[in-house]
Amino acid sequence: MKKKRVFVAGHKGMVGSAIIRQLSCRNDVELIVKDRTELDLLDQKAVDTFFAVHDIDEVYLAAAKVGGIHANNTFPAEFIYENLMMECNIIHSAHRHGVQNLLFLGSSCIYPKLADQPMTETALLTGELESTNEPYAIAKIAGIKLCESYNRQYGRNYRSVMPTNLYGMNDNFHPDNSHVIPALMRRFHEAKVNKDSEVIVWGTGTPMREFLYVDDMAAASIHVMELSDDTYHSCTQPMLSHINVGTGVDCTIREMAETMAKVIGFKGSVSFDSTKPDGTPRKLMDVSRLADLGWMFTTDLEGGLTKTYQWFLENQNSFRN
Ligand code: GFB
Repeated sequence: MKKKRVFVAGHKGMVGSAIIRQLSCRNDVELIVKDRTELDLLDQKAVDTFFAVHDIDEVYLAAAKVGGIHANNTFPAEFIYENLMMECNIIHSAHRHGVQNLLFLGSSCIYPKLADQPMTETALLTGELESTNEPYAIAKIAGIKLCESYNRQYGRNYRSVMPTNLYGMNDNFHPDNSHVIPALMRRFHEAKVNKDSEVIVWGTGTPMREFLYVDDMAAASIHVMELSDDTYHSCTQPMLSHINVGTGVDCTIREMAETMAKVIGFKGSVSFDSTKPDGTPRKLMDVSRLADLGWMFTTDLEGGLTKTYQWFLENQNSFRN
């Protein structure tokens, strides 16, 4: 049997590495990966040459410049520029060299800041975006529209999945630039080790977030990529081709911090620094379209935090900052 040649862009990142873990068990897949020193995804010519010489059947576009609320707010230029460039380079060159199947990974921040909850796929472009991550969101919306445009004009099969807030092994645990789960995991762990009596959590603790464990995201991505055309199109429309991925369950940042303290074994108090931004008040995904397509998450928050903390303990000495 001829194996399909699958390129995972961003294979060292949290989601890309999870996709690799799952696809590497398959005997019908030949994985193709390139690290940053071998292929700069911001370099249009290099990306085009890569697609010209490799006979790729499928692309998972999991490469992205990502970060939490502070990083998005501090480095808006890099967030919009790098994401737009990677998407344009990969999607256009994939098309130029005949790649028929591609899955683009976006983000729930594509939806308006005050979208009705839970947010359906149809909420896209119906209102103003959250200001702390607008440049990143615009780049991700452009990615969806690139896929839709190549499908409409050239009959490509470029699909998009919009994950809710993700976490898990291989996340970025930087104290300031990371997302809330890795940031708090590190802070609670260090407080436990140092026997501190208090941990400070940014914002008011009242925003609500939905969290999905990265192995579930990888499984959902592969599921959507491998749906037959008929099944996929039964739940999407030509001009609305993205699919939400999440649990459909959310909690406040305060509740998540309490679960984190329990998983880590931190016995002190938790306080809130309301001088730090809260971001979007709530962004709960409507995941009924994905459920209709036959997929549901399996890892709940406490279980996912426990697995992630185990990985953190085994790998914290290799963190660069
Ligand atoms: O994870 P986070 O940065 O992502 O923040 P967003 C979520 C919530 O946790 C916000 C609060 O209300 C933060 O104020 N929070 C509390 C903290 N303590 C901390 C902390 O120590 N670090 C961080 N980072 N947050 C991101 C977007 O927004 O969501 C990205 O900026 C992306 O573009 C991502 O879409 C999924 O959910 O606010």
